[in-house]
Amino acid sequence: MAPIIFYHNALSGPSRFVLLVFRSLRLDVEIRNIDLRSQQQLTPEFIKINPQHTVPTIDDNGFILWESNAIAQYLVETYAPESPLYPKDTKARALVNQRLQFYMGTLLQRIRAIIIGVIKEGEKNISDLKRSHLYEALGYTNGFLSESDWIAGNHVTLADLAIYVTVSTIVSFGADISEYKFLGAWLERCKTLPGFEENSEGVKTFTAVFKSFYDGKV
Ligand SMILES: N[C@@H](CCC(=O)N[C@@H](CS)C(=O)NCC(=O)O)C(=O)O
Repeated sequence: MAPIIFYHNALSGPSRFVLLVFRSLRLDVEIRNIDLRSQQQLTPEFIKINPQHTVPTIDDNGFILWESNAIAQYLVETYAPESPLYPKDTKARALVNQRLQFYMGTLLQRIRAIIIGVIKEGEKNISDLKRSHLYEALGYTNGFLSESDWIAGNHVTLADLAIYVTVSTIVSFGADISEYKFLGAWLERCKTLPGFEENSEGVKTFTAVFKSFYDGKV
């Protein structure tokens, strides 16, 4: 079988989440970079693969899939069904699913509102509302971690990988998490995650882009 083709961009959080899944599972993968700045995702070749033109997208020997949560779940269920990254116990899995939904529907959207405002809409300031929404989501994350060492229990799951790529970006942008003790301690623990360095590289590049538009308080 040919390796899975992974259409990736290191600046994208959802794409880095999938990269961490590949690294955690040690899967054979062929990474194809999609340069979003030159709008490579809008070329007819890529639109044919993913009409929604988003990274991450995978092509597993003809099976095409996009949406980071769907890809992450597919990779574990197909290639490592016994992996604790996505536990089989229904209650443990439900908790992981809940927190993956939180990543997608809340945490990611709240930092995204700020990124879009600054980069795409030319906002010179982050509104109090957007900032308070972001810190509220960080507070919820801190709350999860007050109950256990990892986001959905006592071992690493997909929820840690998804939330880690997002929180590491938010912190790199300059968010002050000094009040969130559990979050800070978890970020330290996340340094052991396979792919940690690759995530850090992407975060660093994305932060430089963000700060070229806005260098104030987050
Ligand atoms: N919900 C999607 C979000 C994917 C997404 O919005 N990706 C952005 C980069 S972060 C993208 O590819 N944007 C290019 C475009 O929409 O044209 C996921 O989790 O995969």
